[in-house]
Amino acid sequence: MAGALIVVDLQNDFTPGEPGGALAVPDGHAIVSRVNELARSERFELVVATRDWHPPDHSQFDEQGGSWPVHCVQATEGAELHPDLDRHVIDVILDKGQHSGSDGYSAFEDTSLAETLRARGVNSVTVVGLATDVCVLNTGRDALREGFHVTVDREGTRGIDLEAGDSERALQELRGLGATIT
Ligand code: VGL
Ligand code: ZN
Repeated sequence: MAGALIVVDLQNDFTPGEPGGALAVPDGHAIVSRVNELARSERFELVVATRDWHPPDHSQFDEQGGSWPVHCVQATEGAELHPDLDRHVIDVILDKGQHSGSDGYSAFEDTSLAETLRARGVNSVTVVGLATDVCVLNTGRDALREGFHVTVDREGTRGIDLEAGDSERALQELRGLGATIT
């Protein structure tokens, strides 16, 4: 069984720090060492890092009537991968959320990820990254729908928790759909 690691949106705008990200996930930077450990482990056929990669007027932004502050605008510092993420072990960088009018929360939405994985013979994916209750959840759902075995590594993910418990509910939903939560 060939596996891929999908590192979701481990970007400056989603991590606290100096300067703080525009949509910093509490404790988001704390996952970097776990993500690097998994990515370096040689357990995975393929390591994919996704980037939320929005045009400046994306419909997700509150100034356009969406739900979030401006974040991860294409080719800005905030949209870069976190500096401590080990680039040497990333095989593919995949940009998502590029089209205004669709959220692009999932790494499978309007991207070639499913084809890329199948072309490498991948049938199982481990999902880590940010945020548990938004893009990890949506990526996990779509991976299951596409027929992949899905594992979510708790230590490698953190959530926004706009409502207390959102991240835990996201993990339980994925478990109910057939994912393994480790
Ligand atoms: C995300 C909110 C808006 C995420 C992306 O990566 O979880 N959350 N855009
Ligand atoms: Zn976004």
